[in-house]
Amino acid sequence: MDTILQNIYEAIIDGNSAIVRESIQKAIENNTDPEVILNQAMIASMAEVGQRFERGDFFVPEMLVAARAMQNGLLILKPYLKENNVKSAGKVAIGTVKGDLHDIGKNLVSLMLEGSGFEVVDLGVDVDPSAFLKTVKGGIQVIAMSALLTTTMNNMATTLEVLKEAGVRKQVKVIIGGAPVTEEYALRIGADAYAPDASSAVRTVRDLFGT
Ligand code: B1M
Repeated sequence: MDTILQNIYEAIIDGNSAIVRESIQKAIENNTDPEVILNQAMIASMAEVGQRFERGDFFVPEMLVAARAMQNGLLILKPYLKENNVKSAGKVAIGTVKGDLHDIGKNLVSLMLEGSGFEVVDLGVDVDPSAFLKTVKGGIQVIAMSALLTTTMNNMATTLEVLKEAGVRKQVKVIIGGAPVTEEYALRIGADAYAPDASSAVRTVRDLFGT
């Protein structure tokens, strides 16, 4: 990894937002591909934070400051990840499922969808199935659900059940993703699609819209 990317990686782990912002700006000025900054430095740093948490070297407060530094960095990177002059390609409602407060991955998917011309209604985190249902009644064509906890991913199935019971399941396509989610799980609960990362989520949503 080159020095600037290494600085971004370490500053996120240390929760140092000022260095994160400054180093991303420097990397952009050096013409580093924004997707390389995102994947090799930023997403990689979050994986390391997770491993430190698992080993007991980090606790929730450290995870929280690292997440804040990541979010601050994403604000700097956001304009560079967006494609220019793209027409609206459809409307998507996105949220992290009930009981789950992790939003970095969800925000990334949202950002990339917007950058690819989709109109995104962001429901936030800890989203009750009834809130997803409401968007379908409001004319949303695609629902995108994120979950980061093995305990909360079941709420994806619950949400699908709620859509079915309300008689609207066939009106909407549902894509799911997040670290513990798999293609096999998506099939099992009857989701229409699964994507392992934000870029493939965009391609998959395009397929769901048939564009
Ligand atoms: Co939490 N946390 N956390 N955490 N956290 C994990 C997820 C964990 C794996 C850490 C670990 O133990 N290694 C673990 C879950 C274990 C499990 O369920 N198997 C865990 C735990 C246990 C917890 C708490 C329970 C800790 C506690 O309180 N004791 C607690 C739960 C709170 C709750 O939600 N109710 C908790 C809290 C937190 C913080 C609040 C401190 C913070 C979140 C801050 C925030 O999001 N604003 C936090 C963080 C930062 C993490 C880790 C370190 C990083 C998550 C992250 O942002 N990754 C995480 C460890 C890890 O992931 N390795 C961990 C970067 C992000 C870009 O990746 O979200 O996976 P990700 O998104 C990816 C793909 O998954 C995909 O695209 C993105 C990449 O392009 N994707 C989609 C995501 N959503 C998608 C949707 C799609 C398609 C693709 O279609 C719709």
